[in-house]
Amino acid sequence: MKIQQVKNRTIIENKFYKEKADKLKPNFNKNIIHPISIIEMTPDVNEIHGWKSNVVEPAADLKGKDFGKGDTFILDFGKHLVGYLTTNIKPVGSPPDAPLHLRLTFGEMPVEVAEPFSNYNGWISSSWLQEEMLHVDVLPEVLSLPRRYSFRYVKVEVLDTSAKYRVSFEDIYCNTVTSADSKNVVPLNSSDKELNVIDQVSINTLKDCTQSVFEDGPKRDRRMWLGDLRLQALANYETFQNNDLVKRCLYLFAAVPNEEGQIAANLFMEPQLMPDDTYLYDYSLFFTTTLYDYYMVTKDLETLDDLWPIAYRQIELGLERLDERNIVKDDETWWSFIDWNDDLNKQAPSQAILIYAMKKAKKLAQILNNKETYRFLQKKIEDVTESTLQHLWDKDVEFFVSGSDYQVSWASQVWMVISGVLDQKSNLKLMNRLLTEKPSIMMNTPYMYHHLAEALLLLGEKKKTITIIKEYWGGMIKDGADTFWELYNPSNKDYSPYGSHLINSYCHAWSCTPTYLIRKYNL
Ligand code: RAM
Repeated sequence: MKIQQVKNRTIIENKFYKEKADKLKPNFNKNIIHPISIIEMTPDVNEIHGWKSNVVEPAADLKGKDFGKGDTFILDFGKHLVGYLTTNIKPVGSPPDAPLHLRLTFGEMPVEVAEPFSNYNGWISSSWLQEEMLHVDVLPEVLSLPRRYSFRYVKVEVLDTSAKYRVSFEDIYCNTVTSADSKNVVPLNSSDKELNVIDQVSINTLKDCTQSVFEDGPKRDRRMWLGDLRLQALANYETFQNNDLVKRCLYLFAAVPNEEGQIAANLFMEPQLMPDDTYLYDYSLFFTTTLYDYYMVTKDLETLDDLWPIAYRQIELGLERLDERNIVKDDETWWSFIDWNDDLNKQAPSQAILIYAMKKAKKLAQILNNKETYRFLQKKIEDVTESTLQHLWDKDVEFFVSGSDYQVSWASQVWMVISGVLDQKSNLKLMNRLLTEKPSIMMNTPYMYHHLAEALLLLGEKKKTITIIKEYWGGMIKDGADTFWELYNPSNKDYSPYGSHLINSYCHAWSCTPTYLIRKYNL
C-alpha cells in the first residue's frame, strides 16, 4: 500500500475561486429520528461478518428501565443516519455520589457493535472507529455529543455508576443532517420492484454523503475526493439536483492547486480549506470531466469560462507523463487510483482515462470556441489512440495489456471501452470476452463496478447491466445494506484494503451510482 507524503510543496491559493465557493455554502436539512428497537447481536456464520441482529423489544420500553455497572444495551435506529446524538439521562436511587462513566459505540454495521474495537489491527488510524468514552459529573443531564456520527446501531455501556444509584435513559434521538433536499427527487416508480429498492438505497447513500461538500463517506474519510465527487455529481443530477453544490466543490478544488497547477486528490474543509498532499493521476484528470458533466447539465457558461484554464492544465499535466511512444509512464514515482487492488497495474486504465478526459476537454474547447486547443486535442487524441492500439492492444490474447508484465485486468478493458479507442463492434466483442474469460485481476470496489456497468450501457447492453446491478448492489442489500458500501467483493465479503472490515465505510459516495445508471439509461 502506498502513502503519499509530498515534502516542500507549495499551494497556490486562488482567492477568486475560493470566494465563489464560499458564497455557495449550502443550508442543512435536519430531522429528529428515534430508535426503533432494542436488539442483541448473535454470532451467525451465514451473515456478513458473522453477526446477526435480533430484536429484543421496542425501543420505547427503554423508558421504564434502569442500568448500573456493567449493563449494556444496543439500539437499532432502523436505518442509516448521519447526525448528532442526544440522550436525557436521569439518576435512579440515592443522589449520585460518583460520576457516571459511559461508553457509546456507533456502528453502521452489526459487527461494529458486536466485536470490540480492540480487535482492530489495520494500517489506517483506529481513531476512525466510532466510539465515545465519557464521564457525566452532574445528573440529570441532557447529553448532546459534539461529534457527528454515521450509524444505524448504538451500543450503550454503563461502565460504572456507584453502589447507591443507577441511571435511566429517558430519551435518545439523533438530529440528522444533510444538505440534500429530498423534495427534489422524482420517484422512480419502475415496474421492477428490485430496481426501485436499489434506486432508493442509492439515494439514501448519496443523501448521507451530501454535507457542506460531497463527502466520500460520513464515517470515513469525511472529506471530498475527486473520484467520488465525479460520481456523486452524476447521481445528484438525476436525483437531488443540488447543482450549486457541485459548482461549489469544483471551485474548491480549483482554489488550491500545487505550484504546477495540479489539483489534489482530496480536500480538507477544516480548520480552513486545505488540499491533502496526495495527487492521483486519474483523479486530477477527473476535474476536467466533472466540469464537462456539470456544464452539460447546467449550461453554466460562466463557470466553464472561469474554470477552463485549470481544467485544461490537468490535461497538459496528464500528457506530460507520456513517454516517447505516447504511452503513460509506469514506474514507482506515481499513483493512479483506478481501484483498490495491490495487484492491479494502473498503466493501461490510466492511459484510457487520459484519452477519455482529452475527449471531454476537446468538446469543452469547442463550446468555448477555442479553435487552437480544439485542433491540438483532436490531433493528440488521434496520436495517443493509435499508440494505445499499437502498444497496449495484444492481438493474440485479444485484450488490452498493462505494465511490463502485460497484465490483463478487468479495469484495463472497462476503461478502454469507456474511452472509445476501439469501434463499437470491437468494444462489444471485448466486453463479451471479458465477461466470459473473467481475467483474474478482478474488481474490488463499487467504484470499479460502476465503470463496468457504464461501459456496458454505452454499448446498449441494458439486460446485462441490470443483472450486474442486481447481483452486485442487490447483493449488498441482501447482506443487510441500507446504504451502499465502500468495498464489496462478493467472493470475499470480509475484504478490506485497510487490513480490517471494521474500518470500512458502509455509506460510501462512489457506491451511490445505480440511481444514475437506472435513471440516465432508462433501465
Ligand atoms: C479511500 C476512500 C475514497 C477514495 C480514495 C481513493 O480513502 O474510499 O473514497 O476516493 O480511497
